[in-house]
Amino acid sequence: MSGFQLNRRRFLTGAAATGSSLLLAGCDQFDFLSARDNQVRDIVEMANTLTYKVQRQLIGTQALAREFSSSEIRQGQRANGSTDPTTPEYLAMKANNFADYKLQIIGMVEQPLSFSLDELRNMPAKSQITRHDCVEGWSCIAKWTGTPLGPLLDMARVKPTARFAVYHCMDNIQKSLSGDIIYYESSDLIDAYHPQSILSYGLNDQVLPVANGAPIRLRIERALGYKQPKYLHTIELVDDLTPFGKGHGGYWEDNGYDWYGGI
Ligand SMILES: Nc1nc2c(c(=O)[nH]1)N[C@H]1C(S)=C(S)[C@@H](COP(=O)(O)O)O[C@H]1N2
Ligand SMILES: [Mo]
Repeated sequence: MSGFQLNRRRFLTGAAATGSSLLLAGCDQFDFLSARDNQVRDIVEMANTLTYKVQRQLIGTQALAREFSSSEIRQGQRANGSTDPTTPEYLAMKANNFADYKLQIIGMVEQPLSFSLDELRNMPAKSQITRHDCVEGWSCIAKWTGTPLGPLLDMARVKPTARFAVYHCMDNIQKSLSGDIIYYESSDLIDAYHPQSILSYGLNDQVLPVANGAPIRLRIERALGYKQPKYLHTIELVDDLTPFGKGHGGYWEDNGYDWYGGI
C-alpha cells in the first residue's frame, strides 16, 4: 500500500516536473474560470439585493409615496395585465357579487385569520391619491380606498422569523399547456406594514372594478405597477420565496423583473 502511495507521489512529482504541468495549469485555469463564472453569477444575483439595500437606505423604511390632490386625477385608472379573470372560482365569486369572498392571512402567524369583504369594509378606512407607474411606460394618478394591511397582520401576530409576505391572486395571467399560471407577488415586511399599504376595495370613489382587481387589490405605493397585486385572496407569511412559482417572488419576477421594484 505504501509502495503504491510512493509511486503515486512520484508520478505526480514527475508530472509536475515535465510537460504534464501544462495539464495542471490547464486545470488551474479551468478552476479559475469556473470560480470567476460563479463570481459573475453571484454579482448578477447580488445586484437585486444591492439595489434593494441601497434603495432601502436611501428611502428609509417608512418614507411615504407622494400623494396628489383630486384635481390631479386626469383619467380613470387604466387597466393592465389580467382584466377579467376566467378561473371557475373567480367567475363563481363574481356571479355572487363577491359575497363568498374571504381574504386569508396564513403561514408564519400565531393566529391564521380570514375576513369577508364586509368585515374589511367595516375596518378603519384610508384613502390616498397616488401615482401608479407601470414598467410598460405609462402612469395614472388615482384615488385608492381601503383598510391598512399592518393592523391585520398585527391581529394575526406575525412570527418573528417571517421575512416576506406572499400575495396569492385569483387570476390566470397565463394559460400554458401544463395548466394556468396564477399571478402572485411578494414584499418584505417593511412594505407590508407600510402605512400606505392598503387592501383597497375602492377606486376613484367607486367600488373597485373587476378590471382593476375586484374585490380586493393591495396597494404598495412605493413600488412599480406589477408589485400591486389584484384579485388578492391570500396573504402568506414566509421566510423563503423559493417554493412559489419559479422561485423569484412574483409572476413578473419569474419572467425577469427585479424583485424589489421600488420607485
Ligand atoms: N393579479 C394581478 N395583479 C396584477 C397584474 C395582473 O395581471 N394580475 N398586473 C400588474 C401590472 S403589470 C400592473 S401595471 C397593474 C395594473 O393595475 P390596474 O389594472 O389597476 O391598472 O397590476 C399589477 N397587478
Ligand atoms: Mo405594469
